[in-house]
Amino acid sequence: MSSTVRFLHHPTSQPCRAVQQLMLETNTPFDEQIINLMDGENEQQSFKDKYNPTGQVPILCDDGFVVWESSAIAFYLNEKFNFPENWLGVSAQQRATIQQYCHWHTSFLRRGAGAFFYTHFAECIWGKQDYSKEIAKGRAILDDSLGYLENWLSKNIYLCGDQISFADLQAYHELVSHVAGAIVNETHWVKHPQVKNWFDTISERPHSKTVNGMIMQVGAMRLAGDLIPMTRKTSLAKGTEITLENYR
Ligand SMILES: N[C@@H](CCC(=O)N[C@@H](CS)C(=O)NCC(=O)O)C(=O)O
Repeated sequence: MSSTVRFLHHPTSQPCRAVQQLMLETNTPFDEQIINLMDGENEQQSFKDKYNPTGQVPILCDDGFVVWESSAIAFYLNEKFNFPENWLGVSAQQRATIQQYCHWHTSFLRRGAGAFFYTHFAECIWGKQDYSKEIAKGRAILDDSLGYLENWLSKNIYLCGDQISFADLQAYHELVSHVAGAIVNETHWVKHPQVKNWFDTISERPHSKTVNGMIMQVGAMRLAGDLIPMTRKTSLAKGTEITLENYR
């Protein structure tokens, strides 16, 4: 196995940014390949056959081995590069607690991404339509998820204890998109002060600024009313739709 891994990603993607920041924080040697999600490069059958049948990023390649799903990638990298213990835990209990968060994340906070996607990206793909049901669904899941985060962060400084872990990066990058697109605003922060403190603390890490650059720019463009050029015709946030019309 080579010592440098290859990372297929797109900087607007929340799970991609979580893995990218993990690699930067741990000085993992990696080459990157940006996948053009905006034009649907990931939807080509050859891409799916080669890398991931779902077509989604992030994806990690290590010689002939390919793994996808952000938390599976994180756990693989930890095994390979033996990260400092805070990132993915060392004891059975630490690992279980971080995995517990990662599983929760996929079915709760991650689903709230629909609020961002349908507010800002849907119009760039399918034009102006009524996306209010999808946005409301995403916002409801997001609000509910923020309540869980607030509760956990009132017990510990970070989501899985007193040190930052990959769980924090996953949650953080979901919220970064919501902040970039003004989905999360002052009202949310007032209601969830522990989440706000934690968010600000992670934002101060030097790698956060690097990894967030493009999504902050994209958010600012959308808030100014500019469209992001896209030729793809399918959803970028599968699993957040109300009907299956635009799914495939
Ligand atoms: N559960 C997956 C989610 C990955 C995901 O949602 N990727 C999106 C970008 S944020 C994607 O590739 N969308 C393109 C598509 O589905 O065609 C993970 O954590 O890796």
